[in-house]
Amino acid sequence: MRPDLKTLLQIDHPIIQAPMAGVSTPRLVIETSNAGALGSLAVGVSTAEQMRALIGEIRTRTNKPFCINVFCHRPAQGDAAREAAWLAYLKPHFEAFNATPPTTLRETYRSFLDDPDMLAMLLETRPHAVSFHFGLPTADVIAQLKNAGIVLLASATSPDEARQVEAAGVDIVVAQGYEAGGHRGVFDGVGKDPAIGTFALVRLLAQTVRIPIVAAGGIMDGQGIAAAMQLGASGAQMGTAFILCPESSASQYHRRLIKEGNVHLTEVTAAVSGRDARGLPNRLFQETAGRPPVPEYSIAYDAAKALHAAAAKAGNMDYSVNWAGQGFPLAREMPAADLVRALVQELKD
Ligand code: FMN
Repeated sequence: MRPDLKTLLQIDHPIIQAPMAGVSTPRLVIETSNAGALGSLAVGVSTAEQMRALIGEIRTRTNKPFCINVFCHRPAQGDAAREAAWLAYLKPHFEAFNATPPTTLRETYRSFLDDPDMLAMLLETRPHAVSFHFGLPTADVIAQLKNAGIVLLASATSPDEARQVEAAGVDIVVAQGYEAGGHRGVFDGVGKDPAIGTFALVRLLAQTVRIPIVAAGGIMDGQGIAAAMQLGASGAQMGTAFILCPESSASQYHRRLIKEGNVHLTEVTAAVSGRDARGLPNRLFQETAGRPPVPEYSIAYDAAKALHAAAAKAGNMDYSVNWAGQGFPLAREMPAADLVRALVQELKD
């Protein structure tokens, strides 16, 4: 018997609103957690001090558990020649908007592996749960978080990653299938990504680990949650399903593309951030001819964000980044609390 997910997370429903850097907000977390699911806030570009303030804001409006999500990628090393070649490749794209590319690029997302202030802030504020994406911190950091009474989750995209998650003492594994929107959190140093779909991954992990498995990727409704649970998951983590909630900070353009539904298909590219991620294709997804090697994560993102800013200033959204999972045409526009209620009802039916 695996430990019980709802007991571990102290939630009423086996549903996690996925952390989504740039899209999840304190309001989304508050409404989701108050409705009995687990709201999650991604650190993204925030500093430890900014996160302390956001956690404080959440706590003024809920006493329910919530989760804080940190990126655990290998801090970028930088490669000046590779970055220069990338900027030269993007130069005509900038010039089309009378803009010049930046002269250097920097890492946009600081890794939790290299952020002692973030660790100190988490140990002090003690959110009920913390989730790791793109790998794991050191055993010492995991021990400190566990000793502070924090429940730990980590993404895994293969049985090997899930084994590492369990061996590290993490409480819950999030099985991130290839259908998932955004980055699935593939660990560093993995060779070719086996791109395992959510259902196959849940079945594989059910054989591999004894900790609770949370299915993520392409799950948009209670029927999807029920199917994943039938296969051995203890619950589901859903991102794209929450993008249209009024409490998210998704842009109007992102919302419009999602609402246009079946007009679009999602694709996966590394050309935006330096790592594979799924979204509604922009020009960086599509223009592959003559493309040099993409700078490493998250240095490439710096260039993508600068290019989008230049284009958007000229009223052009062709470089906007709109992450979404394969199930996005099923997204519903409703407040997060109503969405949680609808998911719970569908799960019961
Ligand atoms: N996962 C993280 O662990 N941290 C993030 O910051 C993060 N950002 C995301 C941003 C967006 C817009 C989306 C759609 C997903 C993001 N993810 C992130 C992935 C989610 O954790 C989750 O795996 C995914 O949303 C599940 O697939 P679904 O979108 O089909 O529900």
